[in-house]
Amino acid sequence: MSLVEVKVPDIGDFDEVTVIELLVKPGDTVKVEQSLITVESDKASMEIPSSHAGVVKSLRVKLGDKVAEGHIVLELEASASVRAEPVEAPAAPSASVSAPNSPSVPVKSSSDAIKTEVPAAALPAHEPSTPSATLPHASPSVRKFARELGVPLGEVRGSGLKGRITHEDVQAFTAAVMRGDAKTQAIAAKAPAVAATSGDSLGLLPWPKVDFTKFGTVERKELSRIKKISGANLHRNWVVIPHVTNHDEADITDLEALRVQLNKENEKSGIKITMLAFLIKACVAALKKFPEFNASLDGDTLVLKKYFHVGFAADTPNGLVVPVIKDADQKGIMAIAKEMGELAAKAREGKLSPAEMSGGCISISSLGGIGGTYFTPIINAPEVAILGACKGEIKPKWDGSKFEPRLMLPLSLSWDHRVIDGASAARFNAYLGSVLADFRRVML
Ligand code: CAO
Repeated sequence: MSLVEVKVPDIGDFDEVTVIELLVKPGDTVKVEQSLITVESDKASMEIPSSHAGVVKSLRVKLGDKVAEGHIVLELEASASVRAEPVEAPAAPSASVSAPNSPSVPVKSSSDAIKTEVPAAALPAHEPSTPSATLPHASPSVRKFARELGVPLGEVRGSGLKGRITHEDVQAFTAAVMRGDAKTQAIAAKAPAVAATSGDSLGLLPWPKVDFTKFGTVERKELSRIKKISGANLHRNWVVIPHVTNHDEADITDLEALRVQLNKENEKSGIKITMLAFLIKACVAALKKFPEFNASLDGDTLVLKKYFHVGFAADTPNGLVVPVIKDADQKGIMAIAKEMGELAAKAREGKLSPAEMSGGCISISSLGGIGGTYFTPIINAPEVAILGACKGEIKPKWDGSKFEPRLMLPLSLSWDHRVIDGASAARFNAYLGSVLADFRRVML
């Protein structure tokens, strides 16, 4: 028995790679060539094998460490002979990388007759630059483990770094299938963003790793809690929902005149009526006329709602939140404007309760106070549509005999194509436009 330091072998063209997976722990017995850690560069990931057989005494790396050739991976109490365990030669060794810090290890040749000596080498774990749309992100040992259990890796959600599938994910999947509970698997796997689908995984390339300091001065700032939460939700919604966005414009010339007038009359009330209050009310009218917009998908079932709660995106110093005006159908413009003001103030102070941000039927994202023409808002799941509004602008409109200056409001409606089709969306927008052009229609 002797204490051996297992080091990172020659890893080809890479100066430094990041440790993304620890495959053994102190006390584990390892064989020669058994994978110890997975490392990743910006181009590929690979497993570092053991040069000796023995018992792991201590790990000398942790997740996220940057390592290079010669870096000590772990200390091993080596068995009597490093030739203790003949192992299969890797099917596709990475460009014959040699390992000067590792002794040669015996391997079985394919014929199993002649024994040859080859150096221990870093095994390619996953070549992200391979143009494969279906390759799940997992190391060879995880793939082997999944193969042994008959687990389709494409169905497993990865909880590792960058969505990598780990041994634990495969185990969680197996346990969930044994329980007949696919949903539990999805939760157990704790995937960061994308909901479980029955199809293949996205097989995306890893996020580019760039040392920005090479190009200039930078500052690192952690995302706010709200940004982390909303980011994960937005990502899931954007990836899972087949979005389409219809753009239209509404003639709000008369409505704007009414809004200005109402604000003048109610100056002392302290309540400011903006176009958003009218948009909320107009949306309620459109939801009543087109009930499939006031719905959510539950598997293959559409849940049609008989209530009218409308969310509005509010920009806060910490990120985006969506407070909800409940029962907007039962409230007048003044009441809606007042509640909106209160909820927006609470949002900015970070004091909104979860109840005040839940139960929405449709959301409105208004950038009218800022500017822009059109954009493509992301649906706030489990809602099936979101209305974006931009800044109203005076445009020349042909009235049949001459051009008239009219105040036009740009509308962008994103909708879930699994529930809604293009013609319905165009009708929804056109109806919304007609209500905003003549607000008496809300009463119809
Ligand atoms: N066209 C022209 N002017 C508009 C307008 C429109 N469509 N909508 C609002 N305005 C005007 C208002 O009348 C107001 O004018 P005054 O200052 O002269 O009174 C000004 O723009 C500012 O309005 P506001 O933004 O304070 O009020 P609001 O009711 O329109 O919006 C709120 C409230 C909370 C939604 C808004 O402050 C906000 O946070 N908007 C950003 C939403 C967002 O980030 N969406 C993106 C989500 S996707 O990432």
